[in-house]
Amino acid sequence: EEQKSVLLKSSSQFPIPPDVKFSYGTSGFRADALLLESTVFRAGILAALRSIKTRSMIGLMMTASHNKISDNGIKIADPSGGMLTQQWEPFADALANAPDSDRLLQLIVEFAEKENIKFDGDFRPEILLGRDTRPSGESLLEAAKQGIHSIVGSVGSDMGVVTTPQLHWMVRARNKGMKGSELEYFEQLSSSFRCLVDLIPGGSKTDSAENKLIVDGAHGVGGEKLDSLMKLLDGLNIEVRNSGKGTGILNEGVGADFVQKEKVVPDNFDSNDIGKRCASLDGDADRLVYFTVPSADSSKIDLVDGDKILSLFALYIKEQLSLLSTTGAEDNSYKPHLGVVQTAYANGASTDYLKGLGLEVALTPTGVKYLHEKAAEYDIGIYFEANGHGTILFSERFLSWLEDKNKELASASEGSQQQKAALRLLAVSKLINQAVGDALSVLLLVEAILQHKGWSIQYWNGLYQDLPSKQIKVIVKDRTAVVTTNAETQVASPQGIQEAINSETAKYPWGRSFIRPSGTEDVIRVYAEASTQDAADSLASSVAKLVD
Ligand code: NG1
Ligand code: ZN
Repeated sequence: EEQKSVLLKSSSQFPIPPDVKFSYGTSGFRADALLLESTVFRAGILAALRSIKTRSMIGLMMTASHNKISDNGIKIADPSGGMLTQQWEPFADALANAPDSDRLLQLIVEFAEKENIKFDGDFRPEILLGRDTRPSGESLLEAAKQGIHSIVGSVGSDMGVVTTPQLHWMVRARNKGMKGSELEYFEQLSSSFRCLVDLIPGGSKTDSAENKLIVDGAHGVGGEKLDSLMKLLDGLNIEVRNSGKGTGILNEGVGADFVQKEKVVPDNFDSNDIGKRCASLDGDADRLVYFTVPSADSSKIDLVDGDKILSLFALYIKEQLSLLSTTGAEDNSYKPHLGVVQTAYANGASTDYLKGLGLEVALTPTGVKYLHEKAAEYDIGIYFEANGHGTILFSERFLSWLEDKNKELASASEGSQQQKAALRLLAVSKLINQAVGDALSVLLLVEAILQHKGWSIQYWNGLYQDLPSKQIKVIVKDRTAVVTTNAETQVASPQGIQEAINSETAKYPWGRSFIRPSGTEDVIRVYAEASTQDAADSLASSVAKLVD
């Protein structure tokens, strides 16, 4: 009928490029921006179908995160603000690769039937669109809108240039009946930050100019958003560099990925910054790492990575939980379950540290969707990838228990240690993005905790010493030949490789090594750690030879 002809007509304007295979990987579709029009158009269709199916608002974010400026990508946000359900990924792949309009239409009809999606017009599908600062974002936005409109009755609302976590937050907020505007996002973050600072024992200390935080914005969207956020904050002294307003190029020699992988100072940082507290956002501001410049002798930095952010958060949350459970043994029927989630890339020293705190540590395969899913199993689940992507999830059950507890304490022992702990945990749950890892909210929580504890970045970094580590990429004919198990820590096939890795690793004190096929690049990644840098390098290169 009408719907079919609309779809055929509009899709014929977006032919797929020859000889490319698209795959909805760990981070949505990602490619050179020039190849992406048809993919983005089709993602618009998919988002509209997902909106009808879930009777909720859906998000479409155009970004290639830390990748180079000529790339772009598209991710779909589900009603909760999290990533698109994994069950729909095969359909996303099939849509993106359909050779022509007829095949595309056929796929949609079949899928709609299977998923019982009805185009009866009694629900108006709505899609929130966001994009990072990449110049290709504007034309891709048009393609996405065309895709959305090709499902009759669907509307797309353009949120403009936003960070990835902002868009996810907005989708989640709107589906919960909030306004979900950018201002509301800024207000929620700044008021919960203020609340944490007000609850610091002995009162909040206004940051002195010397103690300011210097943030590398990766020449992307994050720096500008951080500037807007700071207008609503006082008691926090931040200088933003590489804000995106200057001449630098997005992610080139700057940003969280560069800093974490290369371990050298980003552009516009130098020996004048020795000892200062510095941080780097990635291009779409969903990752954050801290660092310091230790000396003028080299451009090397001391990295404070996602594992250390996780450790700081875990320590703080654990302390608040124990304050909460101290006095009054009458209400110990419910014991909140705190868990932390890491991947095999987490530094071994961080895992030992967390276990030493008595925490339960779970390991998942690489990719935020796996970590997020696992963290959601706990009352409070903290997850981070070493590269600085992560957040803290609070279960609905825990939050409603905490609200009640707080009310009860407010009438029985207003202002007690116990009640303050309840208030802090409530503030953290509002500050930290519940949809997805968010560099801006993570940054505010790190700053609040450092102020609370009166810690310098050096003291924080000294919680434990990272084991020296090394990562290598090996280009192979077929990366899918390597199949892993046990959260990617072991090779299941080809036969014999795991034994060989074991015998190499056994030669090194504190040795640990694993290989896995990348989900975003056509390579096998090799990771090794050992007691010295030379040993880690040598272990990595001997394991790399096993796959070559
Ligand atoms: P792959 O290419 O699958 O290793 C990389 C990162 C992930 C995640 C994704 C998505 C490493 C070792 N891997 O995945 O952590 O961030 O990109 O962007 O950093
Ligand atoms: Zn990112």
